[in-house]
Amino acid sequence: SNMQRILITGGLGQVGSYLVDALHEKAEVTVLDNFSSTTRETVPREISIIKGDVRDRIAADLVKQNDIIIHTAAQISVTASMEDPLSDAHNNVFGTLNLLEAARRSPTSKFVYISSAAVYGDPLYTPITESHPQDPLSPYGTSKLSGEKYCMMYHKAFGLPSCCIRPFNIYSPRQDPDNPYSGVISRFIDKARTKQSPVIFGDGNQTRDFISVHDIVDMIMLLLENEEANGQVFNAGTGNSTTVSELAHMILDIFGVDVPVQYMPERPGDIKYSCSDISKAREILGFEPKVLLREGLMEFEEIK
Ligand code: UD2
Repeated sequence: SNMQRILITGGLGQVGSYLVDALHEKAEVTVLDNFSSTTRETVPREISIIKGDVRDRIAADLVKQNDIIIHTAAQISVTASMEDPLSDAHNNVFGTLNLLEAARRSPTSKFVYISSAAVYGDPLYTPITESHPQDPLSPYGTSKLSGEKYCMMYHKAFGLPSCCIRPFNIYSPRQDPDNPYSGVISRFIDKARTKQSPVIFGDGNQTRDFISVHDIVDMIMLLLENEEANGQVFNAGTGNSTTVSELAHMILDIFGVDVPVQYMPERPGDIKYSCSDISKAREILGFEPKVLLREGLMEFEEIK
């Protein structure tokens, strides 16, 4: 067929699975995944799903057979990266480089890389612009930054049409609350469903820029059709921040649960304030986040 062929690495993960939903009717989608994710739903059956590792030969072969590569597969845990930096780097650095090397030798029309706001480390100012210093505090932030730098270097040196996004705190109902690496939203919702108190680490005044996975998918769709985006990095956030305490109360309110909030000591290594500046994505991509936090949280009520 003359449909575009799109390879989504990590297509069973949180971002990848929503991308499959958005793209499978418009393009010929192939998923490469190592089946390590614990997301809650699977992709439609007509998709070709290949079990494999981004570092292996199969990954390079798949890159060559597709037009567009969306690389979402990664070691995603900050904690795991602290315990085993080598394994984190093998996945995030060498895996990315393996795909880039294959793309360099094939007519790839777009290579999208999912980086992370973790590349900024402890923010010196908010809202955080893309030019904010990048001093990661974890092997994970370092490996993500490294993957990004390779993508940008392949654009400069080899003309590869690559672009990167730096997501802030992504949430969706497919994030499994039982996974110890799941975000605060999944955890608070899990508590609310069982009428237990959400546990706040610290005073609850810390802020985060929570972005719905649907807005992340929207931004990636915009990247696919924008050539000016090549060789560029974009913050993927909403530009708004919410305190963890506000979040806890919003969730209790949505679920109609009347329990007190519980406080525990601050989590070591936590950053205090985080909020993205998304002017660049607005200007170049015409990106506008559409999902308000409260609306995005209502979506969790639907899948029990
Ligand atoms: C996010 C990313 C992480 C990395 C990091 C870089 C997620 C899930 N994690 O970590 O991968 O990119 O940013 O800075 O997006 N909290 C509570 N109670 C709980 C759980 C968390 O109070 O039960 C607090 C936690 O102490 C923190 C805030 O909520 O202050 C957000 O925690 P998180 O684990 O959702 O995400 P974060 O920003 O630490």
